[in-house]
Amino acid sequence: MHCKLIGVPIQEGASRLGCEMGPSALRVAGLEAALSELGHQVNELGNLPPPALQPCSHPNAAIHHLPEIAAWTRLLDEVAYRESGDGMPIFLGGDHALSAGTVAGVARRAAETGRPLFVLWLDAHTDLHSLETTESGNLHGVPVAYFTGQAGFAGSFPPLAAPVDPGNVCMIGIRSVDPAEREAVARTGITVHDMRSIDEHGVAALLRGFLEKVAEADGLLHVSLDVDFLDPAVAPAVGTTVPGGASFREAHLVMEMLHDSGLVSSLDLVELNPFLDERGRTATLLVDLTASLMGRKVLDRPTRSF
Ligand code: B3U
Ligand code: MN
Ligand code: MN
Repeated sequence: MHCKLIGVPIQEGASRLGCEMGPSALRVAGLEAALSELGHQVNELGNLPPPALQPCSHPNAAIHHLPEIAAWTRLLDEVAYRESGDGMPIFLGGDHALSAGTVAGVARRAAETGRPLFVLWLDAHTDLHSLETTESGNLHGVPVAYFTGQAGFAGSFPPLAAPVDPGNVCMIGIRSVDPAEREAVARTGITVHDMRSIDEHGVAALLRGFLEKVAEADGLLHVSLDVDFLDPAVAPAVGTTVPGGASFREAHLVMEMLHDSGLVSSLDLVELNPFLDERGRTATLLVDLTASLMGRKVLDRPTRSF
């Protein structure tokens, strides 16, 4: 596989500063070497420069940094479109607002190839607010509403060429949902597996069901991994810790199954805040999880065995 590492030092979408250092921490933790050791060709594309801002505003006075996030979305849509299709772009965040642009861009590319895009959202949160409903005003809480084509982004965010069908989005790990997001889940029909589902059925059964759907549709799969998908006990370096997250073993199992499926075509690693880390352990875990996703295994197994 040809992996392209793309640093996205964006932190204006989160409530706490520090995600800007995420790409550096992932590099220091050895991401490139981990992928090369697995036999992948790795292109290190460096960090994207912060984009030029265009003035924009919104009646919701709670919103923070709208011009910055709109500009990053515009840039990332272009970069994700350009770098997808012939290799696997890996976006090193940066806060989760970056996925508005990365998913928009890979969706535009997928639409051209005629294959449907699916999105696996690994997160404690649904990030399904619109610009109207966000109360915190932190725009890392809105990317899913944007890339699935929900109303209210026109005039601030760039127009969306290829909205992702909400029926193609699956969320796993969810345990913090605001009332407006609960309503949006019901309205859009996005599949949401909360922690209770994981406890009742096991993460493997939930993921297998989704992967079968992607495989049947001959789809492309974008994976968006928010650090807070993980339990804060194993991954403390995130601004919005929520107790009761995925364990070390559940997270590796998800990544191993994703590898064996052969379906993943792009990846976001987001919300890593190195300022909050403990001796780099969260950055190291993210590198190890990425290695599992890209083929590191304890013992050899046949692929396509999800
Ligand atoms: N839903 C809340 C909390 C939140 C969303 N994403 C993160 N936190 N990381 C909000 O602010 O929109
Ligand atoms: Mn998130
Ligand atoms: Mn989250």
